[in-house]
Amino acid sequence: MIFVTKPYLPDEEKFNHYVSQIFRSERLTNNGELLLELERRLASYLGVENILLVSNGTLALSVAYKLLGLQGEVITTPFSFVATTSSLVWEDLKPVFTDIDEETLNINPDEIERNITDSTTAIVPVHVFGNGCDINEVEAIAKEYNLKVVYDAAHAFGVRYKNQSILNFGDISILSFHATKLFHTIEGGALIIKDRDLYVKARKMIDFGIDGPDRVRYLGINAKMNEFQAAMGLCVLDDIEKINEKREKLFRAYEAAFQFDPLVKLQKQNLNCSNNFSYFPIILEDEQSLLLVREQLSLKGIIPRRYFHPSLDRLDYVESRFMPVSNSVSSRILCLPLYDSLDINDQRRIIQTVKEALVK
Ligand code: T4K
Repeated sequence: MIFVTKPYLPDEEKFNHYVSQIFRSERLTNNGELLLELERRLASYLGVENILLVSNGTLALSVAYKLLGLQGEVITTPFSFVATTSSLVWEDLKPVFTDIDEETLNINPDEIERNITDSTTAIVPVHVFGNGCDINEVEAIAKEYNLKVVYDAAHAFGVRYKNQSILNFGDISILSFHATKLFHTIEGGALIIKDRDLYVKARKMIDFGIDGPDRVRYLGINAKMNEFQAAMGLCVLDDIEKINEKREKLFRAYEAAFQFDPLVKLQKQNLNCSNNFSYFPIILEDEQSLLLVREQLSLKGIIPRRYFHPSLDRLDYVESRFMPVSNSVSSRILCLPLYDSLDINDQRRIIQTVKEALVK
């Protein structure tokens, strides 16, 4: 079977070496040596300052909202993984959707302002599939209305925006290091926090709010990354250039096959942004074409994924207006398999199957 993705597994001996180190040190979690080393190395690799590693990307979002003291309404995109919205509802915030741009698949900045009310406290855009959203516009609106900005950058590991890390924008950006991501720690995530004092506070908040042996200073939660997760991260980070190269080759081959195909549309890239080749979505003419392509692929043991379907305004636990663009894209978009070890011949088979299904 060929799935939409396959976790990168580093050299087993290297990972075991770290595991032995953990056994010898008897430090399994709570700011261990490996975690601190991974934090240092990621800060340098990504080009960011205040990076805090946590147990997953969803908790990174929750912690970000708490840290900024968000209340009331938050403007966000309906086209994302469910965690972007569910984390808001989990924190008793009201997601107010703003539809997406049909080409970039990111929140449409022209629609944001009309959704701002007296209760709005923040904007939570997503850099969907690693493609940076319109940061200039979002930040200008946030400044004018005095709103916080949390970028869900779960897909944007390593992405540069105007020659610096895309994670340096907004009050906070978050990453996901889930096994399915191009850089992973099995489960894991990170917050990149602009304000140094908030960063210092966040480090305590993810450890129950504890500040010293006899003091609980803040309302906190347990969102810490453990040493085994950090060990995986250190091993994957050693290989990141090799992973990126392979992904880029595969991405370019898909791109060459589909960019001039009249039956397929590709996500429009933000020209201010680098591409991290994290996903390869194709947008088809209608849902029927998508179902046909999916069926033909699955007959050959190829399992793509409907990222992201359904559009999040359809969630039962969210009160929302219908988002026409997001629903339309969501019904027609399919992510093709893309991971470093995808065999080039398998990729050719995928391309051929999609093309044959579309002309049927
Ligand atoms: N914000 C955004 C925009 C996100 O995309 C995500 C997560 C988050 C926030 C939250 O971050 P985390 O809390 O997850 O750190 C996956 C991931 O679980 C999720 O992390 C990710 N986004 C989302 C886009 O995709 P599923 O439901 O597609 O996962 P699953 O288990 O179906 O995996 C996909 C395929 O990968 C499988 O068909 C087979 C393969 N696979 C998967 C795993 C886990 C393997 O071969 N081995 C494995 O161990 O959600």
